[in-house]
Amino acid sequence: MTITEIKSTFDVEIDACASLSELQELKVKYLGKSGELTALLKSIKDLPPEERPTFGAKVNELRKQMEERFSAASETLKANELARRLAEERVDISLTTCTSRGALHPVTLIENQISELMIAMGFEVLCGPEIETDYYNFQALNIPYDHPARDMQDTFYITDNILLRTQTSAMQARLMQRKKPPIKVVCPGKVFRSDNDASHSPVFHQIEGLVVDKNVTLCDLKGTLEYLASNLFGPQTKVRFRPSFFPFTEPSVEVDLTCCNCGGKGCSLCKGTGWIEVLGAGMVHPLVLENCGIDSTKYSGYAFGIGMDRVAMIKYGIPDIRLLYENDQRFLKQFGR
Ligand code: 2U9
Repeated sequence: MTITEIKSTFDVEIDACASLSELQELKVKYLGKSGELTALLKSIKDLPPEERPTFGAKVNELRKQMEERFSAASETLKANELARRLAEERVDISLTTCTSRGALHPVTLIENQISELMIAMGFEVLCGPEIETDYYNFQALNIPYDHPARDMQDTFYITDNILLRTQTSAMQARLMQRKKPPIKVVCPGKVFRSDNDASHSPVFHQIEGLVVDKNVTLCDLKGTLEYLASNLFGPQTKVRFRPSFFPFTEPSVEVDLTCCNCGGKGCSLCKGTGWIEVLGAGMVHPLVLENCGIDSTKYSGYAFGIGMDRVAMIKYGIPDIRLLYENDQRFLKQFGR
């Protein structure tokens, strides 16, 4: 082939190259040891001596042009290849797989609200073990051996002496043994009782308050509960004490609030009475103080216990306690964040 022929076939073939490997083959074909250009150079010996320098210069010029074309084509093919892979292997990181946001459980919402109100009144928040000894759950709290609460029907026993706590007061008894008055604490947490219907669940949540100091009275208890109730259910809420009995408090009271649904007129929530029973309370029994090493002639205390599941049911209009434990997303996501 002549220089002109080589040039024109090369132009066509390099334009037709679609990949780097085809380009490499073409490079061998033209510039390789047995390539077209080498063959041309070898034929130089057949020319008359005066034509050789011009011919040699032309071949070298062609080689230079070809090398430039090869490197330009190689750059273009590499860029095309990169663009193709980027398009083909593209990962759409904007695609969100988690579209729903979590929400706090209604009992957690109540626990947070009550804890914050108690902290505002100077209470500490303290959590204790869910597995307790019979001593702290019952004996220290003046619950005698023959008390019905100790029955296997009511309490989940692990051994004769170890059980799932039935009230968070166990923790407060532990605290009183350790710390001398003044004591001002609330203990929130899970408690367990062998019970299961629309208003009782085998696991539920209490928050119990305890204040022990000199000259603590039932009036202090009422003031504390009035502040709590009006902030939880609205400023118009009234608090009423009814006499009751608990082994660990004397006197003991059941505490009613004016119904937050009808404002006291009477409705289905308060069964027409205008009042709803929300918690139990009383003055800490002197025997409980003494059991925990506190001199009951010098100190007095009040305590109260709130069922937080019941408060959540009243506040959010939840008709069945079991809804709180079924983890149905349609129910839970109504409570927002
Ligand atoms: C100590 C001494 C006494 C806590 C109290 C109640 C009354 C009470 C119930 C409310 C609803 C339990 O969840 S519930 O079923 N609680 O009625 N709790 S006085 O008394 C204490 C606490 C700690 C050392």
